[in-house]
Amino acid sequence: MKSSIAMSLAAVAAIGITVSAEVPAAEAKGHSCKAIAKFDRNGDGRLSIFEAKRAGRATFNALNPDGDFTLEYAEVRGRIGPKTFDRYNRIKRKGLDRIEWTRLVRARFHAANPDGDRTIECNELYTPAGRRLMAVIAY
Ligand SMILES: [Ca+2]
Ligand SMILES: [Ca+2]
Ligand SMILES: [Ca+2]
Repeated sequence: MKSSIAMSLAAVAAIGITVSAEVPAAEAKGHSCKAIAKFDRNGDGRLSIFEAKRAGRATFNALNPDGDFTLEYAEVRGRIGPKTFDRYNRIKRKGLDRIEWTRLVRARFHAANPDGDRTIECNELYTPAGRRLMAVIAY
């Protein structure tokens, strides 16, 4: 009984931590789904492609305060490397537009979902591919 109370207190404490693109090591160990909860519109504890794309759009807007239609390389602030930026940036005169950014989110979603179901589960988020997905959807 005592241990179950302690466990739920720990869970409550874990919920208080702010989500960032970097997943804290302690959280990864416990596989808390707090990081997913932030984007989990339907509350099933999993991240669907729709939820990921929505989060990706919000991140795009947050990274693009000048309100133009593209993210320049400086605006992505190290979330993606120069090669990735270049690969998804089809029209080279400008930065990444919303469609290109969403294409990147989708590719990273699938890369982070090796079991091939329709959703990212907690354990999939705490992998290198899951962290790369977080880098483009978490803000
Ligand atoms: Ca969900
Ligand atoms: Ca911009
Ligand atoms: Ca999955």
